[in-house]
Amino acid sequence: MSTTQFFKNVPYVKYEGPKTRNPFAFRYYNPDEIVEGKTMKEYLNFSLSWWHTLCADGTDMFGRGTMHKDFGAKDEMDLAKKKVQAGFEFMEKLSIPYFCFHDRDLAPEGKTLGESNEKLDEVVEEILKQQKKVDAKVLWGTANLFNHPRYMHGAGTSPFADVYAFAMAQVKKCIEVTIKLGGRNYLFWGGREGYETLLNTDIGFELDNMARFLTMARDYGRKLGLPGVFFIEPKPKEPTKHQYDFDTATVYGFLLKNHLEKDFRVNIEANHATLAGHTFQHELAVARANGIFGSIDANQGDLLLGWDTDQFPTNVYETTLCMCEVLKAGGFQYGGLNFDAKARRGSFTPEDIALSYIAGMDAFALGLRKAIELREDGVLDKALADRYASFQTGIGKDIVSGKATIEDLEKYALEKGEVLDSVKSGRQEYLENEMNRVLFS
Ligand code: XLS
Ligand code: CA
Ligand code: CA
Repeated sequence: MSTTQFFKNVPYVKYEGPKTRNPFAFRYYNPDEIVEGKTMKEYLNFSLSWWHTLCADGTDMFGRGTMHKDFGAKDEMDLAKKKVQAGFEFMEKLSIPYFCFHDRDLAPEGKTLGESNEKLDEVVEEILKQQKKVDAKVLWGTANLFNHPRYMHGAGTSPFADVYAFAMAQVKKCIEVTIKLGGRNYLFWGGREGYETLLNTDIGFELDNMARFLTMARDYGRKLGLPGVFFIEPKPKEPTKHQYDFDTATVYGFLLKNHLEKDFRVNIEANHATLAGHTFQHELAVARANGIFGSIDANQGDLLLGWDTDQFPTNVYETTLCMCEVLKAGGFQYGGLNFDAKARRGSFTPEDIALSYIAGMDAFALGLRKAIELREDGVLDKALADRYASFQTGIGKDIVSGKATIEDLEKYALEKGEVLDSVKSGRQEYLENEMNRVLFS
């Protein structure tokens, strides 16, 4: 059990059921309840994001921080260790079984790479100590290859070989640390892997270099025995004008071209999907259809804003559609639901952080319950099966099996003369109404 009290007004949060008015209770997330053959805790694999939860203090482009996250520390390294203690206290109080981190969230950067590695090692020891007391593991680790000025033109796609080498060395260390902390997976989010202008950019060369970068990392991770997979997190833009990992379909093409599809999956973030002009559900469906669904950065954006707001997810319609996809994918094989989300700048108290997590966890737990209800109800699955039924028999079956040739199809179509009679309604509004029936009855 954790001994610190950084979140002293946050009690141990328990499941009290949908009717409770206790704000520090779960209404839908019941960690020990069995769903789909697992406890809810194991099914949802909730994860805390180190950066938003323990580092971000509300600073934005127009104003300074609003939240106190110094945890009473006396210097930088003390702060890094206090964050570990606070993080473990928080995860224990909310029954969050995983966390995700960037190397530089855990420990500050030193003057040299060697010094940075030493600082990181010191904090890793503190995490290992806490892990003996509190059951919290790493869902994925990642190297921050976007904050330092050396990465202004990219890391794995930097036009400067020295920067590329430095970034690879940073990733090597971060893979080691992730594995040392019992981490399952390793993630790449290419914040600066893209371009501002094509006038100075060789796209083909940069992408080939990125493939070499990921291949080296993959080989090293496998050599050390990384138990899970590598994730790529698509995002179309921000901070760069164009990011190479634009969306799931783009990432899939890149993985196939570079023979990386066996070791890599996508980590889909709701807010990144909408920035790419897709829905969250679209990105999940494309990943599942191509066998690369991996993990989720659970948040939501604001559709009226064109940037990545990383809000806590509370839209149950969206979480239900998401969990429908997760159910269809057979659950999480390696990943989970990582809250890449932060309380709003005006929600500045430590209690707000807990209330935000409770809201997000309940939204996904309710989404899971509703997704199971929808599947049991069967209305959507039946409509889908009916829609494609013509491929089960006759000419449709011959098309799917590969038996039908182009000549066969011509003969068939000429005999029919016209086929408009076989076209049926898509019944979109009916399906939306059925979805509401299950969600709100
Ligand atoms: C930024 C990304 C980032 C990744 C991890 O937009 O969401 O936080 O999840 O580097
Ligand atoms: Ca993210
Ligand atoms: Ca984000």
